[in-house]
Parts: sequence; structure tokens; C-alpha cells
Amino acid sequence: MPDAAPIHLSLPPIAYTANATAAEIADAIRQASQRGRIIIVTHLKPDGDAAGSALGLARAITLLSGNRGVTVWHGGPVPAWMSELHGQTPYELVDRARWEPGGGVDPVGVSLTVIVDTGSWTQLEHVQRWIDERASSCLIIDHHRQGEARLALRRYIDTSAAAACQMVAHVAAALLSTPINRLPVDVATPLYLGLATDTGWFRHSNVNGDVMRLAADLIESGANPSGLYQLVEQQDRLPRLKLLARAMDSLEIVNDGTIGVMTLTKRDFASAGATLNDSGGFVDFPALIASVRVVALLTETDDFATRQSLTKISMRSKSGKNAVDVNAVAGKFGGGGHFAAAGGRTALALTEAKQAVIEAIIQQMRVSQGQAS
Ligand SMILES: [Mn+2]
Repeated sequence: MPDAAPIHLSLPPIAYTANATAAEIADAIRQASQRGRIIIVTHLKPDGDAAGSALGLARAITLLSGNRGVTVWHGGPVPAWMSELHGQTPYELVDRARWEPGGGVDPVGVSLTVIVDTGSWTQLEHVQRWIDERASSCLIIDHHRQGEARLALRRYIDTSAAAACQMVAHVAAALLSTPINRLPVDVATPLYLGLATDTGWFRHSNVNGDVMRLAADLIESGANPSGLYQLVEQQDRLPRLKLLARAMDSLEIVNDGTIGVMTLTKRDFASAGATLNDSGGFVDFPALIASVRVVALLTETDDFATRQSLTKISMRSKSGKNAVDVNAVAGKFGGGGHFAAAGGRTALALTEAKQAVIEAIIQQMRVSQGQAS
């Protein structure tokens, strides 16, 4: 956690809602790019949407203002495909140590910081000090329901967007004064990646006509769907599959078959030779069982900053009339996300956390049933 509580979080909360449009965000970026360097940050452990929206925006800004105009900062670990996706466009790995004297952060000449695909203070631990010192020159582009409005003066938030990349596509098109289906291929490619991964390759309940039209536009701009699928989904290492075997082995189906729960211990990671990053996507597997409505994956890990042991919770709900609001469940564990995909964390040890999560899901199922009837 930060050394001192940030001022903006001790003030009364303000609603995490939009106060700017894509065009207004593009204007702010255009103006800032004439005054100095722009920093782009996103949540720790960037996924396809975080990486894609940061990179797509960075490249659009570069086309506007030249190579020294923008820097992407990531808090690792980053996915294995990151360097291939980035190609010649650089990114920097940062952590809290970088803010110590001599740590390498050079704030000189920065006119704007853009936060993409999150607005959550805890997901920005690696850049908390940076953001805390300059919220008035920060923008947020995000599609999550929960966030800290005070992290940024201007916010383009659209919880109906399937991916942050969907929003960045509109910002990039405005920045470059071009329709989305004429975006440069280097911009369209990471945006397609984020759109595809945040929709489960166009299978999840967040897919609609806008999503498919945007996908079509990005493909017309040169994005290569099968190449990106291979890059992201068919690059596993053996330790990941060994870890998957352990997660599957831990799977328990409870509450009349409606809830699937998996657990991963630190020992599981060590035995498989896997890292935390290797468990991405595991939470989708138990949904293959017909009766399962909600899945939870509980992971034993250490807090990024304090190194204290905690249990990470990742949840998914199937869509349809039996859908369960896992965002509400995650809220009970200091987290959030989306209706059908959310996560949180607890100081409870794995076994107790498992019981608490199952109970919270059952409670939420009753709420959903009450609303349906
Ligand atoms: Mn996202």
C-alpha cells in the first residue's frame, strides 16, 4: 500500500461515471501532445484488453506527435506475447521501487497521464505515487463499473463497452481524423486483440452488433484474426498445462451442481513450475459442465506491496436467465469488475476463503432469484 493515504481517497467518494466523450478525450490528448510527453498506464498484470488499449492509443499518439511523445508503463508480469505484439513500439516495466531516488522515473516534460482499462486504485499499485501526485493531469478510459473517480479529472467511462479497446478505437479514430476501418494496421491490431480477448473471442454475453461491427472495421484496417488468436491462445508452456491439471484436480461442484470452485496453492505453482500469470483463463473451464452457473478460482498468493499472504478470487457467471451478478459478490471482497466476470481478494486463508466465497455466491443467487420472480 502507499506510504500515506492519498488525499483524493480520504475525500467523500464521487460517482465513477463519465464526464467526457471520446471526442473530448481526443482533444485533450491532442492538446497535451503539443505541450509534452504522454504516459499511458493500465492495471497490473495487463491482459489483452489492457495491453491492446495502451498500445493502440500509444501508436495513435505517436502518429500524431512523433516517437518521443508517448511512453507506455506496465506493471508486470506481462503476458508472453507482449514483446511480439509491441514489436518496435517500446514499453517500460515499472514498480514502486522506480519512484525511489535513482529509480529511473523521469517526470520532466510529462503533460498528461492516460489510465486505460481500469480506474481501480488497488490495480494501479505500481503507479500509485505517480497518479496521486497528478490526478488533475490524468484521464481515464475505462469500461468497468467500479473505480475511483478522483484518480482523474476527466473520465471517459462506458460500462456498456465490451472492452476498453472499443472505446480507444473511437479515441484513435478521432485523434487521427479517420474512420475506424481506415486506421493504420499497427493501431487496429492491438485494438482487435483487446476486443477479442475481453469478449472470449466473441463468445461472451458482452458481444453485440457494435462489437461485431467494430471487429469488422478493425479487420478491414488490417488486423489478422487467426494470427492474433495463435499469438495469444496457442503459446502455452508446459508448466501452464501442469498447473491447469492441478486446478482441474481441485475442482469441486457444490450447491446442487450450480457452483464450481477451484483452488491453487503456492505449492501448486511451485510443483508445476508455473507463475501467477499462468493461471489466466482457468476460471472458464468448469463452465463446460452443464449445471454450473458460477465458477470461482481461488489463488493463494502474496500481496504485491506488503508481501503478505492473501487469497485472490476470480469469478465468472454464465449468461442467460440464470446469470448471477458476480460483480456484487466481488464487492464483498473489496473487488469488482463486470456483471459476469469479476474478482476480489481476501486476507482469509484458502480454505476459509473458499467457504466464504461459496456462501456469498449462494446469497447472490437468492438475490437474483428474488429479482427474477
Ligand atoms: Mn477490459
